[in-house]
Amino acid sequence: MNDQQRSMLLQSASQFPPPQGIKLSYGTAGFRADASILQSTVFRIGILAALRSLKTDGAVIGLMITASHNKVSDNGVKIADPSGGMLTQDWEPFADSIANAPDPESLVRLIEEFAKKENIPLDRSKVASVFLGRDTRPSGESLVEAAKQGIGSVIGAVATDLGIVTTPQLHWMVRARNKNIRGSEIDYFDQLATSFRCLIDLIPKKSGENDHTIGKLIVDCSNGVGGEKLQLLKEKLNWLDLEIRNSGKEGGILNEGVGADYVQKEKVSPQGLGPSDVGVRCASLDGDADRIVYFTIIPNVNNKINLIDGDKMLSLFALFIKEQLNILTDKTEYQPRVGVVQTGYANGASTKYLTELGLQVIFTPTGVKYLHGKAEEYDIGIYFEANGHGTVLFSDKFLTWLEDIKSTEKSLNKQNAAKRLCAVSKVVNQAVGDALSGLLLVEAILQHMGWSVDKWNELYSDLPSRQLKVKVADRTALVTTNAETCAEKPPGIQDAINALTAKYNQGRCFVRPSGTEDVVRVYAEADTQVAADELATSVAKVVDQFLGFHL
Ligand code: 16G
Ligand code: ZN
Repeated sequence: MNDQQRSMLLQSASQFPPPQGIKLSYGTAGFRADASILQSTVFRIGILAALRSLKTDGAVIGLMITASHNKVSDNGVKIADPSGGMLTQDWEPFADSIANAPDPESLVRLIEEFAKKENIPLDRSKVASVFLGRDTRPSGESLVEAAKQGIGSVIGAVATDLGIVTTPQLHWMVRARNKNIRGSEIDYFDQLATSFRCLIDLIPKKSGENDHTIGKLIVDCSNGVGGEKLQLLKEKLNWLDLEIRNSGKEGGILNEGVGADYVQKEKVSPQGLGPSDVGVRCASLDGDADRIVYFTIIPNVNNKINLIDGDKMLSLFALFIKEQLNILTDKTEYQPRVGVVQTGYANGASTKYLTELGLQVIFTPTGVKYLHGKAEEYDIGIYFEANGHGTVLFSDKFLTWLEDIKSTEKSLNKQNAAKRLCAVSKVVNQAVGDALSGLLLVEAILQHMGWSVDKWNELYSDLPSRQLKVKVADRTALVTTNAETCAEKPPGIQDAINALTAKYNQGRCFVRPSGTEDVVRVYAEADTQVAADELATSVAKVVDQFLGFHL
């Protein structure tokens, strides 16, 4: 870095003093905190984004301002790598160290050291490029300005402000731009709408049937960015019977009593939906539209719902893809590798269902970056967290094979199966889980199967489960292994958990330190709700004994 660069950086950094007495961590999904303390963090992550672009030969990097399903007064920042995926994990420690640098001098020193170690050209030989997006939080606008200042303080860096977008849209646009594919928001909607239409057109039709055989869908948009974007998508799909609620335009508050996180955790219907919607297929997006769950409202029981979570979406997608593959791979030499990726939170009944379908199920720790990384190892990698975040990834090799079948295969049946899988690869976001594309794929498959939402829900019955959280003195004292399902430290804790779990029929239980809150989470499953509750409560006590404040 030359003197001019250094003084420019020192000067701009002095405008963004870090909050006192707070240690921030990049965590599972970027930095999140009360929006009022994030200016300096976002400024610094703007610098990181520009450096990341320089490091990757000037590829476009994404910077998203969102706190997803958190309350409206929070905000956050996360980075998309050139592939459209999450920031590479080796840069997370640098993100942590610059976010916590106490003053401009130490910030500049850290940047210089890192640039040297990573061979990042700071000599104008490359132009850095960063796409900026934000959700609908009121604090987003000024945080985007802070990011621009950070990006602008790296010489030769260019920021492109995409305005309000969903998190997956930003990831999609970054990926498209770096692959030299048309990547505007209009292109995004066009791709989703066209490939959805293609899936519908490929449904074998019995005479007299139309597209609306499975009835209306109501979508709760969490009063967030999904409302506006789903409306735009809907206009391209005027033959999909879809009603938008909680779009954010009716005065409701972001994520308050609404949205995928609320619905999945509380297992009740969101505000704005009620008894008059009994019998209708419903879905909820989260605040930045990267998660989706489905549900139906149970009549006459206080807003209770039948939840159709990420595991069931995964199962539906896996079933459909497997059926199409069965048509295609009969007697072929090339057998694509299919991998299904779940976390410990996946309901045991879903894992059993998927295994019985003949699929290989792999477990990773919680957090999209782990699931995504694993799914990329397969020709078709399908991953979902129970909370509704997931997608389906297709390898280039597999897509080329499909194209070949489309152009050379004589059997119409096989051609159509290849066309369907191609369309799936386009409707589903290849960069990251996307509520809008997830919704379209569910709707297309239900129509294809001619299934009602209840029929889908009956693929298997969830085992009763319970999640609890325990406040502990130091959550890092809990060290887990085997995709977080086994506690290695403190010694003895896993034996105690095993002894309790063994008492219950179909009992399964694990504990893990949260990546987003200062707590230990407990997950328990058993054959009855009472048993799952009991197991979770007794294991929470064990966690308190081993890790609680009384030590
Ligand atoms: C973050 C993760 C989500 C995970 C959750 C777990 C991303 C984009 N988001 O929200 O996948 O389920 O953290 O939170 O990776 P926890 O560690 O507090 O349980
Ligand atoms: Zn989200």
